[in-house]
Amino acid sequence: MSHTIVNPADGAVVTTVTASSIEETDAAIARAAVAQRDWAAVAPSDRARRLRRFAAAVDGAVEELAAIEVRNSGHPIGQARWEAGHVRDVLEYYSAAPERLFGRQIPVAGGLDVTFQEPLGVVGVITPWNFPMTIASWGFAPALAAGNAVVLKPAEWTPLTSMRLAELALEAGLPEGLFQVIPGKGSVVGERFVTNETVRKVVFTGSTEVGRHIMAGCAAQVKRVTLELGGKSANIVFADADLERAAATAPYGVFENAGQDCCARSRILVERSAYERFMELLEPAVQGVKVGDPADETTEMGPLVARQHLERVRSFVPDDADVAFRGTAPAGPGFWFAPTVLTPARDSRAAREEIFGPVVSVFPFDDEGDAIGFANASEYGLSGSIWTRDLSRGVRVARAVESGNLSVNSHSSVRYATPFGGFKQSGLGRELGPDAPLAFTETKNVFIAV
Ligand code: TAP
Repeated sequence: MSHTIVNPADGAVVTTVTASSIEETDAAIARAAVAQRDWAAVAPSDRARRLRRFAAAVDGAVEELAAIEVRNSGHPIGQARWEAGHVRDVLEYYSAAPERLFGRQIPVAGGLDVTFQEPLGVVGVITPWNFPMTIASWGFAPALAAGNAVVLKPAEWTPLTSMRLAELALEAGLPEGLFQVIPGKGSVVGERFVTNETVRKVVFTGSTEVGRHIMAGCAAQVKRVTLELGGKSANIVFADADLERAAATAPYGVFENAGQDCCARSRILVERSAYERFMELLEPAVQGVKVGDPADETTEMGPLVARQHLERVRSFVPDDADVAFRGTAPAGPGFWFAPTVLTPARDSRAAREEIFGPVVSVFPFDDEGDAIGFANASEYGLSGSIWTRDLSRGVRVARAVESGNLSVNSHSSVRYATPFGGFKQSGLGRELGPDAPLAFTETKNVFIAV
């Protein structure tokens, strides 16, 4: 069976990709298990060197990978280039890990006690379509560094950059079978990662609904699992903030990647005394977002990934929706949706559910307690921003918001050197940061009588 890949900017067919069967998935997992045994025996310095070579190969292919992502996912070229560079950076960062997977020597009576961080074996990584290559690298780079093999299933709509990364790994000298990309259906390939006992851990990024299903499946084998799921993050703007900056950056906190971002600040909470002024400033900022051809260097926002997804986003903005104002989007072929600002009720569907599109809801709030209460009135807890000139309040509110990644006077969520992940229904476990390789190891304790 094959799957047609469509360019989201014009609806044209890019290519077709053959979907793998259960038998092919099992065969890939078996190959990975063989490769992993050899890889774990490679000297740490040599593993580090090979990962650095992989990083260098990605560096040499940044333009190529970015061009593929523009066609496959509709990402603006500048953003796609950043994503490819990020994959290189993640690989470089974790290439240091093989030589730093320290154990401990623990004082005990009667002998010497030491711990070792042993690789798990084969790790299955399942990725979504919104940031295909970056999210893939958060799984495969630390897993490989810790001595594991990786089988990766990309989302059906966006497999092309991951498939190219697997080729680059081979070209860079990683052993055959160690990092394999297996395109196919979630219900076939992804599901098999859960049921095949040779896979010792599943790293899943995607919807909360599928994440729950995967966790239940992994429970049957006590299989390790990391989940990065949905979000409905709050951007809290206090009246003492630099309102000009808060308003000018708010569109980029939610409309980046056309809002198809689990960290999208899709609820803007503004202190009531500053609400009117903030909205006056936000309108030109939203209308100024340059939406159009993703291959154009000046484009800031591209199309949505697929027609099916466009229809879902549209369902959040019915004809009687409380639209405050809108930006612009091209007409014609492609899956376009203009940046849209709503002022809905706090209990409306748009205010509660993850839209995963360029739609943001703005709400006034009365005081700090009200802002924290409403920010936390969500099943999700992934990201969030706080805008204030009072840094004590910034830290106080950041500590009170039930979310994994907060920023004060900024919308940044992701840095390869800092941990990333969600509270509540936004996930389980953390990716990135210095500890990520540990999540791909078991701690073994050895006592030697002396
Ligand atoms: P999903 O529909 O959950 O799909 C994610 C991946 O899981 C895809 O590769 C999908 O394959 C696969 N899958 C589907 N059913 C499966 C099953 N039964 N067993 C195993 N794998 C299965 O999510 P999506 O629509 O691609 O992505 C959007 C969601 O991802 C949003 O909720 C978003 O917030 C979340 N997300 C979270 C983060 C972080 S880091 N927290 C980052 C990005 C996205 P197919 O392509 O074949 O369906």
